[in-house]
Amino acid sequence: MTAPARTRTSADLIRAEEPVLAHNYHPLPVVVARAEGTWVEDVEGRRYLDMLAGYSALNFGHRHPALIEAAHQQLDRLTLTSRAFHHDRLAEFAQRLAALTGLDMVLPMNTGAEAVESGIKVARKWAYEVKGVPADRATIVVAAENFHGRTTTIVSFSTDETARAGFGPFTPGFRIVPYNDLAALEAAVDETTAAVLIEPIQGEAGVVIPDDGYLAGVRELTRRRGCLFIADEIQSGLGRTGRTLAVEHEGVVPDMLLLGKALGGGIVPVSAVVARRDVLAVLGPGSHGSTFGGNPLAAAVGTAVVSLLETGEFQARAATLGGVLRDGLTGLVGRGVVAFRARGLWAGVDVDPAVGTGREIGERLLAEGVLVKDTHGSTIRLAPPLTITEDELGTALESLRVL
Ligand code: IF1
Repeated sequence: MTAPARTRTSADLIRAEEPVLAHNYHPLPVVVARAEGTWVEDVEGRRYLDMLAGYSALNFGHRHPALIEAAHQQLDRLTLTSRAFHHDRLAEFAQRLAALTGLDMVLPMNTGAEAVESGIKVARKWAYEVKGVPADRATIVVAAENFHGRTTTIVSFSTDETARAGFGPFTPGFRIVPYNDLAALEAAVDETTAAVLIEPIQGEAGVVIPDDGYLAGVRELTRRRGCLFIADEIQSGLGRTGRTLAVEHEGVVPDMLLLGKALGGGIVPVSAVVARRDVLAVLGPGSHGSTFGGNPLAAAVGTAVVSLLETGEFQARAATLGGVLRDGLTGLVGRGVVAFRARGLWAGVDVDPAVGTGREIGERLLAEGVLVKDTHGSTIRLAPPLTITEDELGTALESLRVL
């Protein structure tokens, strides 16, 4: 008989997972039991600064009071209807989310990958029915080093062998070009191209920020060549870079936005395809769907998230504290940090491999009370909740100084 859950140690719980939980992750040896704001607490009561924030799903911190309240109120009223019927929270969620992004129409889904898959389906249907691409000939151009999720179609156009190996056969119809290369994009687009799908900043690649003008160039190219510009803002969006959307840094409005992660406030999975009306108009009854897409609980939490973003407070915090983050990292270059890329409260930090691997760095920072996740090699990603205080940010930066 194993010890009852409430008295189990972190070690007990890690051991208990081993035989029954698929090993598709290699988590750091910490077992989180509670959290609030920027801080998490493990089973033994040790506290850690969360500098990962659920890969940007916790932009508003753990259990933001306004979001938890919205969830509690909805839990006591209605949680699921399916979209076979209307419910009283969806219109407001769609209206306010569309208004927040500057686009017209919303397709509510659940996970980021579902939003990406839905965007691919809509773009293909638009290519056939609006652009006139011959049936089954539509192509979508993507960037090397992309990360858009884990479904078989999405990994079909991944350039990360670990994410692809063993999952074939792969979905055809995708062309891969180097990121941040407008000439390569120009050469890859032709009369079969439905869309160009890119991250405005590549997250998993190590927070790779394109040259100024790249996003504007993609916008001009796709408009001129008659294909859709799809921006995957699932990680870069919703305040992370100091603007509501990362594309705003270049004043660009894509034809379609893919949103997720923080849209669910770190409480429930909420994602969405937000696009021009003439694009999403290709979907008619029965052409697409989802059991939980747009459910009342998701819509209530999503609306509360949009309310937080409408104030501009979190975008301003990310912009201001992003300056503190950038200055702090600049001071570390040459002292264990080789280089970094940062925009808003989001940074990819290339640590000197002589200091350690990404994993070793994560373990050392864990011992310092700071949670980070490496991306590749010795690059770690910093993406704290946008609620982080300047003191907390200073604590996190200090922990990097002692690496
Ligand atoms: C994992 C990475 C980050 C995303 C972008 C779509 C999705 C993601 C730009 C799909 C999801 C997550 C997936 C999660 C870890 C995390 C991740 F390391 F995998 F690559 F953030 F960089 N577009 N990213 O970043 O959204 O279906 O997960 O809701 O798979 O380990 P999802």
